[in-house]
Amino acid sequence: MNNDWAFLPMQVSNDLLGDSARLRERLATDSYLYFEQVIDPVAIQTVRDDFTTILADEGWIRGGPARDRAVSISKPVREGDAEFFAAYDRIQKLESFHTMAHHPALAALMTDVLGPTAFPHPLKIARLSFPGHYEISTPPHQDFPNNQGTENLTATWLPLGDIPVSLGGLAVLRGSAAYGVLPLGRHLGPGNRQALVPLDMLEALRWVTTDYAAGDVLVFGSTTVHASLHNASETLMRLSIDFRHQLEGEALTPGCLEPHFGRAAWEDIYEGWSSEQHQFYWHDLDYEVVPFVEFDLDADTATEAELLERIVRYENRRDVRHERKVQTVAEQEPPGDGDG
Ligand SMILES: O=C(O)CCC(=O)C(=O)O
Repeated sequence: MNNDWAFLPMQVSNDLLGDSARLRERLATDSYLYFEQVIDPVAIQTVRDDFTTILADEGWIRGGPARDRAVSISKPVREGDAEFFAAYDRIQKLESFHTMAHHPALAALMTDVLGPTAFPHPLKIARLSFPGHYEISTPPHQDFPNNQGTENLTATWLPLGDIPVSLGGLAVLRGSAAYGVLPLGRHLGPGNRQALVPLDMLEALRWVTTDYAAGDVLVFGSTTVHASLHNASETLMRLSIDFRHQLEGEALTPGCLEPHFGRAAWEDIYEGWSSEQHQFYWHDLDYEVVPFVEFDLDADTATEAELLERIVRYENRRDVRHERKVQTVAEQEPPGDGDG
C-alpha cells in the first residue's frame, strides 16, 4: 500500500505500562498497542548484527563497513523460494533471535497485556523485506487463520533497527479486531493469504502507522487487520521479527510449537547455543494442542491461473527494478572491504 497520506499516527501507550486494565481496554478499542523504546536498543542491535552477518555472508547485502545499513545487492526472493532458505534457515538458528522473545522488558509487557502466565510460542518469525519488492509486501491479514488455537493469541512485532515509513513497517487497521475473522483470498506475499476487508470496514476505520525505532514494540490481537507498507527505499532492506504470545491453559495448534517453516528439528536449531535457559521451555507449560484446520478461500479470490499470471508479471517487474537497484548501489555505495 502507499506509504503516505492515507495514515493516521499510532497512539503511544507507554503511559499505560503496568496498568493491565487500561492496556486491555485500549487493545480492545484500537486493536493495537504501540510502545516506544521499551527494549534496550543495544540488545536489538545484537540481533540485527547477527542477521546482517548472515545476509552479507549469503551475498544478499553489502558487507564490510556498510553491512549494518543492509544495502540490498541480490535479486529479491519470496518467502518459501529455495534461495530464500539459504539465509533464512541460518537466521532461524540464531540464539539472539529466539532469546529476544524472552527479553525481560518484553515478558513484563506481555504479562501486563495478557496476564501472569503469558508465554511466547516456540515458533518465531523473521521478516527480510527487500526494497522495490512491492508485489510481495505483506498484505492486509489477520493472524488467526494462520495460527488458530486461541483467539486471545497476541502478536508482538519488533523492528530490528529504525524503520521509518519509507522502509515499510507495519500498519494496523484501527478497531478492526472487533469485526471477527474475515474471508481469505490468495496473495503472493508472506503467508500467501490476505484478508478480504469488506468496504464497510474500510469506510468506518482508519489505518495507522508510525516511524518505528529500534527498541519499539507493536502489540496486536489475532483478528487485528495489519499489513506492511511498501519498502520504498531504493536500496535498503527492512529487517524485523515477530512473536506470538498466549496464556497458559489456552489452545494452540501444532505448527506454533515448531520452528517457522518447520525445516529443522529443535536440536539442530539449538546447536552451538551458549545457554540452555530458553531451550524447550514450553515443555514445562500448560496448554491444549488442537488440530489446525485449513480455512476455505473466498469464492471471489484470484484463481490459481490468475495468480500464476500475477507471478509472471511480478517477476518481470522485480527483475527490471533489481537492475535499476544494482546501478544505484554501484553509483551511491562504493564497494566495501568485506563484500561477499
Ligand atoms: O513484517 C511483516 O511484513 C509481516 C509481519 C506480520 O504481519 C506477521 O507476521 O503477521
